[in-house]
Amino acid sequence: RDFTIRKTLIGILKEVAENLEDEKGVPENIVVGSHVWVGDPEVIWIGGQVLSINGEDAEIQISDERKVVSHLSKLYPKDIDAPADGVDDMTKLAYLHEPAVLHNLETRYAINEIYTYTGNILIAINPFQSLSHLYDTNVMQRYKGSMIGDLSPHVFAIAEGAYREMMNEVKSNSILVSGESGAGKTETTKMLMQYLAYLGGHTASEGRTVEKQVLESNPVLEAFGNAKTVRNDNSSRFGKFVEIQFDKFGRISGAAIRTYLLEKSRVCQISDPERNYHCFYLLCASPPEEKEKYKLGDPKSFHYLNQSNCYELVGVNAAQDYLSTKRAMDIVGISQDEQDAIFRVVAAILHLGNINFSKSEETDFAVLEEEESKFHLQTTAELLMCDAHALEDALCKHDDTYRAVIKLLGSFRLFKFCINFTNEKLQQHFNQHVFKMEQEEYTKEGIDWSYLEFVDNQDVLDLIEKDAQAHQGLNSLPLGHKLLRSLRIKYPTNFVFTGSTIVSITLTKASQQSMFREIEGNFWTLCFCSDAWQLAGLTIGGVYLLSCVRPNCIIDIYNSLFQKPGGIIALLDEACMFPKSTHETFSQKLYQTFKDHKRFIKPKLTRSDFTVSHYAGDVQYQSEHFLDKNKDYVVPEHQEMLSSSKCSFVSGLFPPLSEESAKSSKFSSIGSRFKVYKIWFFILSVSDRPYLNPKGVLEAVRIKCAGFPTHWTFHDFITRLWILAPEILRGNFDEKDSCKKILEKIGLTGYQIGETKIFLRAGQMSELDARRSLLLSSSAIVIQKNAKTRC
Ligand code: AOV
Repeated sequence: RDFTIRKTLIGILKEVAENLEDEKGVPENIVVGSHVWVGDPEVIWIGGQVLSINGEDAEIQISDERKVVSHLSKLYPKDIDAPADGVDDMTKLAYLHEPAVLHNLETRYAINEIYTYTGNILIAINPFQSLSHLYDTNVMQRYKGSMIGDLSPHVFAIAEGAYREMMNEVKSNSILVSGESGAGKTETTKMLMQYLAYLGGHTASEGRTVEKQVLESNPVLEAFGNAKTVRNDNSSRFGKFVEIQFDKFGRISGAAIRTYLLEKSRVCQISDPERNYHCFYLLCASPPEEKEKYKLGDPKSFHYLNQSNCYELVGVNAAQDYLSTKRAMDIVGISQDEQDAIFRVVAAILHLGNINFSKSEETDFAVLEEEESKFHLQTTAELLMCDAHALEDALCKHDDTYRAVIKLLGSFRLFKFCINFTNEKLQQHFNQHVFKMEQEEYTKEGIDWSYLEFVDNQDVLDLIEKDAQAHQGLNSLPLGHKLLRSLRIKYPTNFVFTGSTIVSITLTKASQQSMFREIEGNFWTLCFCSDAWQLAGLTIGGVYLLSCVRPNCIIDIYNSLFQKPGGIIALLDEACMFPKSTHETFSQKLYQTFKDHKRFIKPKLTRSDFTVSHYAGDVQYQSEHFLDKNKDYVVPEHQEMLSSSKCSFVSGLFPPLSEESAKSSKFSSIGSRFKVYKIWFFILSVSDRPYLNPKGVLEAVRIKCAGFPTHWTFHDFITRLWILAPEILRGNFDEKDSCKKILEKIGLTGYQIGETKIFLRAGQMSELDARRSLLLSSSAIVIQKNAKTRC
């Protein structure tokens, strides 16, 4: 119906270029009578019609009563023939620009269509209401065996596509789920896991099957790693990497869930109306005998919980959740003893938070403030099974740094800067993946692809991480610090961002092992630093992207994330090593170093702030907060004291940093710590909101549509579409010619034929499919008729 009016290749490219690349230019295609989108303070974009043009200004009729005047360059053409209920694939839009994309998403959302494709990327909008009919077994059944695009856009279609591709190509596959906080990543991941468990599940579901364990790991992780934030009552404060292994029959044979990047600061600091991690409230609501054992009571009596007035969550029963968390821990395979040890540490943290110190008159050290503090100290020591005097000593000597103990339980530094950095990283990865790889493929296939350049943000990345230099000063630090320092300098460990998830599905144990062997070195590092997996931080306003990437890409991301640190980060680390550094000296150094960098700006009227021109816009940073946050590290006394705990679980969390381990290679010592974080992922993670980046969606759409988003091998193309030109079956054509025949018969233009594949423009596949469906349904009717006549 609408292919006749759809723009040709040139048309689309021109519009993309005009509307996205050259936003400041004056569009030539807007004349009196044109239907346009114009910016609106209330609804962001509003449609209207151009009444008159005066120089570079246009008068636009918005409604009967309302007219506005706008500069021509701020207008976008509006497609009045667009289907009333939107299009299910953004690549079918006649115009590709922000208002069109947003309008399409909005139109679909209004009719509860929360999923929309952009090629093989799924964009989902959080419905904020239960749409259980979308995810039941019947729906799973329908998607089973379908191809992306066969049925309406759905998260199951993505999982199905990834799974089928893995089976067909005998290669591991991954799905990346990304988006801003509260966008629905966690929920989506659960659905992906549910669907993969459905596909690869075993029929006899007695006992603890792998798929059950996989699914039950979610409540466990959420109890320890999720908390209420302003944006999301159940916000994951960590990132996770879910790996599901399949055997050659496509059945689930194993699984691993790795977590990283826990927001540590939340444990000791929360603000109204947020909450601490769910586990603290659950434990305070445990049955009386357990509360007694852990010496817990009303959450209001604990400093780490009563900094906020929010204790309860709407629709959540903490007592019930405690029991179901324990049940889930059983299923996952955490023994009763381990569970007890975990909850003892959770309780110990609460008690630790109630110990107050004051400065001693005689010495420089702090002393315990009152009786109550003594009680909490005693309890903490009992729960952690360590010596109360040693604990008191360690805490008093490092006045206030006792908080570091808690921080140690989680991960390392808090560094708000870094969410943006990670987003840059992901944007780069995303661009690279979607665009550069396409380019490579075109080149390989001999396809002509002279079109848009994409925005490359390598320069921002360089500004932040480039130029690692040999750092001096390591020798003067105690051994433990030295090790930590050198690792931190080597790897940019100081990132903070919100949770995000990668679901990886792996075909065989062997291929999984080889994948991890390749990335092992980095993998340890990222567990240690617990930051790298936040690579899924591409944020886009209110929505998120879901796309299939291959393990290779993941390895690339790893590599790019762990290339030498440098730039701002290296300078920061350097500054932190010199006790005399202040944020002013640090800033001066930055100004000096980056004075000619086009992504670095020294704002006027400030002596220590600096601005980075990120992909999504300029962000001003206050260097004041950088130094302190970069400095907190584990005090060796605390480390030693806790590593002597009689509880093997607790001591296991704090392996002694002996000469030996410092001497051994960094990966082995990090490897031993990996165990620590594997358990402790629960507690801590990330803070702060990522920056919004509505451009992310547009960029994805643009990149996808600018080229030839659909690639089909000749063989697959014929298998799917021979029905459009059945005569090819009778003739003596090779595959390439058969494809040509099909395309010529349908009369498509703008596609290209490569060495082994057909390259189609955005939307062309759906055209072909529509023709095919028409033919199939009419031939189905004929067959039915025949069958009837025969009866
Ligand atoms: P996030 O993972 O992206 O945020 P969640 O997956 O926790 O976001 O989603 C936030 C809330 O939105 C959930 O608790 C649900 O109430 C609702 N929601 C999301 N997706 C759906 C859906 N498909 N159907 C129904 N409700 C949904 V964060 O973890 O904060 O980055 O760190």
